[in-house]
Amino acid sequence: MSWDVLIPNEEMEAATSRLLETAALVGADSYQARNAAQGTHCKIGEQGLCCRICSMGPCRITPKSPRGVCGCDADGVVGRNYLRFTAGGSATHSDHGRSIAMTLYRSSANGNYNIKDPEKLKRIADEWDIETEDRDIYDIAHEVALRGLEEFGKPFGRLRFLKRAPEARQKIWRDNKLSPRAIDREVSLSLHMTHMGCSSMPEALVHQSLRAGLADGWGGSMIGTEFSDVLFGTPKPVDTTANLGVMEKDMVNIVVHGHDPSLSEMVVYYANDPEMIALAKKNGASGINVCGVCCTSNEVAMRHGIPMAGNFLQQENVVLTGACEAIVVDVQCIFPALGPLSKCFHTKFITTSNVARMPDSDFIEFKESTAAENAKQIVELAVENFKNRKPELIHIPNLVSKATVGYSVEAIYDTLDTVANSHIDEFQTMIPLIDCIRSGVIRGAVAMVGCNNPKVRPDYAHIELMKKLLANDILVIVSGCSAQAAAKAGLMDKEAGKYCGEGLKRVCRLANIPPVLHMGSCVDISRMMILASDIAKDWRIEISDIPLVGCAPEWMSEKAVSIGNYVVATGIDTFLGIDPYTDGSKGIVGLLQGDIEKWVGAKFYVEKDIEKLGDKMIERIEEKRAKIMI
Ligand code: MSK
Repeated sequence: MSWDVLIPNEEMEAATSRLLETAALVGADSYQARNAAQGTHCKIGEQGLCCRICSMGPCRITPKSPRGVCGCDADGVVGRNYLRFTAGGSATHSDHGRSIAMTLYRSSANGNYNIKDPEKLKRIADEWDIETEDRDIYDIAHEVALRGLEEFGKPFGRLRFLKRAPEARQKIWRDNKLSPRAIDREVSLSLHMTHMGCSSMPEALVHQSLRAGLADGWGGSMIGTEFSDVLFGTPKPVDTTANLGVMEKDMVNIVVHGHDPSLSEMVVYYANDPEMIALAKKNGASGINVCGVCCTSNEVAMRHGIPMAGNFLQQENVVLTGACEAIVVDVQCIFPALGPLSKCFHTKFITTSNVARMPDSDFIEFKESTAAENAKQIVELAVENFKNRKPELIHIPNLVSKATVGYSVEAIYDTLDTVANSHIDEFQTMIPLIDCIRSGVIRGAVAMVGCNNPKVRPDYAHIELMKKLLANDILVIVSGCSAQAAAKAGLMDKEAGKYCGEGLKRVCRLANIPPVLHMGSCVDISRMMILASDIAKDWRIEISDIPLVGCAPEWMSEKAVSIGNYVVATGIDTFLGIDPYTDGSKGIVGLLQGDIEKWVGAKFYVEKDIEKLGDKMIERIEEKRAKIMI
């Protein structure tokens, strides 16, 4: 099959090679060079068999020394490491969610942050038994925000959003003692359990990993997503462009990178300020161009159509174009390398959060109370920097794809309405989508998520797997850096529908959608949990019976491990292209890739061969189809 309207990986790799020539010219470092300098990774670490939790070690578990100084064996060491990995991810997503909740708490009619989706706010208020009648919208917002903040530390009870899951799934969580309590409690309990002299039993460690993951997906991340929608608007389909070619040669280029939309929303606002545009023109630019990297890119693309410059392993490339006036970051997935790299160019590397302080950066602390002036200062700094460009270093690869992004669950319901009446009484349902799956027009769906990782040819696994799935009539929903991989390759272009199998091609044409649906950032994987729950409720089947699987072929972060845990614990099999440092323990592998299915109806699959990974997903989807079609 020819993919002629799509951008092949080779073309993107050639563009990167050309940028690395600039890096060599200015003496800049690159992740490719650093990765090579690391040499072969430590096998013991890779298998999860190194314990440095106390100072009697570090202990390495080998055939010659099967137990650490304290007597902990391979299962205990690997299991503790895995739980700590999960807790790190759960804490990170959840702290992001907390920060958005604080922003909502401080929102006001005349302040820096306003309510953009009052209807959604009222829906959440109703769900949480908060009075909405005859109340000022900001009073409601503050009460909802406070109730959300209490989810992090309440002494009793389970997370409120768990009730969004079908009753059968809630029962599975209750019966298996997996329903998370307060979010922070599950994270601290994970650290407590893995302290020296506490848990070393694999079942206990894996069980808590699932619960700490659920505290993220159905707690911190869901709060982050829902409250972001309330504050900044619930995404709707919007056209944008993707890849390095979105950077403009004659404009001030401001790249926003990280995760928290509170910063990027303000930067976007001030980049459109006539005063700032006039200043840009005074400095010789034709205007101001904001584009994004990583999940911040997803956030601003799906709400404003801001172009996506790239994903995780493209963050250095934007600086290497020589046309980046400022790379503005908040939290998570930011290379400290951006500091020294930006010094080789005129680029300002602007850090804004006390959570992510980095050397060689300009630090402008971003606070809700001073957000407007902070953002204006950042934009001004970038604009004034345009005149410092070194023209001989500028090279913007001529790579741009079209993409339609912003398929929130609400937008998917609205899209279904355009092709069939999806209402039963006054309620919208997923019935039209379920009918497509049931009839076999669409065989199933894959939720593709996660990062890039130099251990895998960047973007290759994402893109090749998506192509294979589409050709097999499997719908792909994406978030995080997987989304930008799809967008860069052209897979979110509505024209890409023609490369699907006959059934999916027809659905894309009728519904006027791209075959790969963009659902947002990392925290927005919580949207996928809602989508799966709504499908299960309307289909009247259990989530684990839906022909739906998750996949993270190039993942790298702790957050991805936490995500994997909550996706599996929600009943969705998850396929990984990289092992989460568990290979060293038969007990942990046996649980994660086997026995947890008895607890939650789903498990992990780890397969480094991308072709086989795709085959296994298709096989699993067909197995599920066969089961429910009986
Ligand atoms: S940004 S966690 S590299 S998806 Fe959310 Fe991308 Fe992975 Fe970060």
